[in-house]
Amino acid sequence: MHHPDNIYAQPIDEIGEFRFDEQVAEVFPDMIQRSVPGYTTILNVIGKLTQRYHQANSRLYDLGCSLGAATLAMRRNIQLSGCEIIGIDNSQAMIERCQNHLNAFRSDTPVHLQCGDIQDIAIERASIVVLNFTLQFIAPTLRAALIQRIYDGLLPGGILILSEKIHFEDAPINQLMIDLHLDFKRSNGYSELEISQKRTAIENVLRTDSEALHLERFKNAGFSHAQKWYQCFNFTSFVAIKGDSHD
Ligand code: GEK
Repeated sequence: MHHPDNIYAQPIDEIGEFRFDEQVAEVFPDMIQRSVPGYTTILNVIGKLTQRYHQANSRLYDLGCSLGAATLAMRRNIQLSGCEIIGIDNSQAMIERCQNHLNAFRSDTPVHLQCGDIQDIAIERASIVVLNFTLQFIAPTLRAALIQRIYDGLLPGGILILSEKIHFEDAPINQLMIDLHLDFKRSNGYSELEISQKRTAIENVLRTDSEALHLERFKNAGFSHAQKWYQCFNFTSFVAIKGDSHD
């Protein structure tokens, strides 16, 4: 059962900073589905990329796992032995619900959930690392270091899947993409009040980068190959591949 997201439906006197608390965790599936164009497509492709890139006896990381949607997409597509999934989120409310959600499905692949900051955890022997709309919540000055730690923790041939809201250097294009996204939210039933209150709450919490900056960061970290494989308006997903000895 999905609870409808009506968090910003009534006027709020003082809009606080957006937080991934109990209230947000409760309505999260509805919120992300109605706010992120292509969310379902991206999860499906995370599954397909898992089929192709998971390696036996490796780890798969879901960084900022929320309720475990990407963890489930990966888990359903693991065919090789000795794999384990590590899901991390620093919201206790998310991790608790995530555990319940995962328990509802049977699988032989162990999943270890951890409540903590993705910047503090060790990344080791990884075949796949997923950052599905999480890097955008990390302080911009700390992003390069995180991407570097991910690269260092990947096995040769391993991949990083990074999905992000982005901005564009060209101002009219940037505005057009923002407006098309707002139309998407309107067609999904959000009112003008909900849209503007949510924007106030999230604008200092979610800070976007440009596509060029993401690609440069991958390159600087050492990734041999990187490509944006999905875009709808200002929502994108990238795949970056750590080369093997032939690259
Ligand atoms: C999905 N990946 O459904 N450390 C750990 N977790 C964090 C941190 C941090 N420093 N900062 C934010 N988070 C999911 C969706 S939501 C995207 C990811 C969104 C967590 C935060 O608690 C939240 O659960 C998640 O990152 C971002 O595929 O709401 O736009």
